[in-house]
Amino acid sequence: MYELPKLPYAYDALEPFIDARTMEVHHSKHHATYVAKLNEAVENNPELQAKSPEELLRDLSAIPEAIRTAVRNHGGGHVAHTLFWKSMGPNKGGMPTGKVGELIEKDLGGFAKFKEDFSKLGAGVFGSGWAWLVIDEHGLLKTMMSSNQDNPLSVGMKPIMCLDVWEHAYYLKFQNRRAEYITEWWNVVDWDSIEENYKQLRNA
Ligand code: MN3
Repeated sequence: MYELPKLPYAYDALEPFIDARTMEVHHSKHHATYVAKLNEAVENNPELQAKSPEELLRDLSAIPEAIRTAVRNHGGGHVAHTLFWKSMGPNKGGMPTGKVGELIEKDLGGFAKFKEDFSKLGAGVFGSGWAWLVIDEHGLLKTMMSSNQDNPLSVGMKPIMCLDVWEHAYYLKFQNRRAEYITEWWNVVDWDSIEENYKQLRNA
């Protein structure tokens, strides 16, 4: 059974940038529902249950057609939110240091340009989706967007940071003002955690 991961901080820890009520509903309702529906999708398939949710997304063609869309959507939702919670933390924000900071300079034109590009990607998603920072097939950092719960893992990328731009991520506090939510979100980005993700995944 796949499980809802515990948040690594309290629901109100990201105030005033991300409000406690949004965090609570987002984690305990939205994310929990993705986990429940993923479990439902694979309930008669012990072979799939033995795989990590990331493994499921890395090869969607291996998923039986009858449940492929459910795994893509709910498995995608589970994996993306797990990374999203880890991409944020209290008393964070600022600029990346370490290897990720170096690579943002080298691969993405520097932090200011990266921040602008990533924010534009998130703001530009039509409907629901995500902005991502990934390690590409050549080992370079790259920004990308995805629709709905589609995950960069399914196209051979290794995501190390993501931003949820579904309305449920910001509507209670920001209503339709997605760009404002994104501006505030940079104050909670946890570069230490993203650095850890990079180190774990670069040779994986
Ligand atoms: Mn969400």
